[in-house]
Amino acid sequence: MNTTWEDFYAKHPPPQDFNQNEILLKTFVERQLKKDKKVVLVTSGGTTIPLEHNTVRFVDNFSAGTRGSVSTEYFLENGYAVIFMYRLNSLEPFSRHFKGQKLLDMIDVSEQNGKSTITVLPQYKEKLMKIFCKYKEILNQDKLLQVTFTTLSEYLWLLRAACQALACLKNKAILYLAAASIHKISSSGPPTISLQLVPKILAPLVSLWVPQAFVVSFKLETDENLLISKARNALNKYKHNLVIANMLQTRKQQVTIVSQEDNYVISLTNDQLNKGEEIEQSIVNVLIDKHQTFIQSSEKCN
Ligand code: PAZ
Repeated sequence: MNTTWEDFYAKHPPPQDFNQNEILLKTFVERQLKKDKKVVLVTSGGTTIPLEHNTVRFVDNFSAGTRGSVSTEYFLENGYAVIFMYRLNSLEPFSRHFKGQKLLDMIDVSEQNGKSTITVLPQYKEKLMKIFCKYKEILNQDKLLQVTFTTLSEYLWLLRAACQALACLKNKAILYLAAASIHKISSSGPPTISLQLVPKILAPLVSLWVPQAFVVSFKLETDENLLISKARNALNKYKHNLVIANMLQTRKQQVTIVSQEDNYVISLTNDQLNKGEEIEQSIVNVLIDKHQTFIQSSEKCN
């Protein structure tokens, strides 16, 4: 059964911390507007759907938040301010480099004259220093706002609030919708779980909430034969700017950027992957070029 977006907001109350987040979003965007900054909203990680009111069980999805957190660092590197809207406990920019025990393995404690000193092991100093300095600089420049969600409902409430805050930036805003929402579950045999389809939120987002922004959605598929046609259908239906199409298994190595004009494949060789290169760097470079062209052409029209 389809739910309209209006029904969705009418039936699901806003999350508890919604008002605070709304203020954070609004004031962050106002500060960027004063500085004439371009701002990108990056959504990242997966959403959950509770199966009962007092939630013990829920349906989740696989997304680790790699795409969103890595892309955020590259957008920041290119001068954009970022609203990073992410699933609680999924990967975050900068700290993603120290996932699990990595940070603990980099430090050592020594004792001298009854005094303990904590130090970074020499082989990790350069890496840690580089990431730490970038992080501090971003914080000092007030270029990053992080807000969290867990459930699909929280995500949709925050997404609308972020769009409403961003609308004043007009064509200077990018929406980079990499978060994975559960679309449907069809199951045969017990236990049967039946979920309503996620409301088609791209429709009001593009036509009502941020009509002048540069909107990029993602399409995830497991069937290669359907990937591009589904991405193109989404583009034709919602009339936004780009769809980035990726396959579940190869998403870190290849994506196709689908626009009204063409399909553009970005890929990394195995060698590049093994060296630690990240496909998000190329994705972000292409988007920044396309956003610049978009700004210029929308300014010509005005
Ligand atoms: O978070 P991650 O790096 O593990 O995965 C990224 C992704 C596959 C969730 C993203 O690239 C994507 O396709 N997001 C949209 C998924 C969807 O169709 O809902």
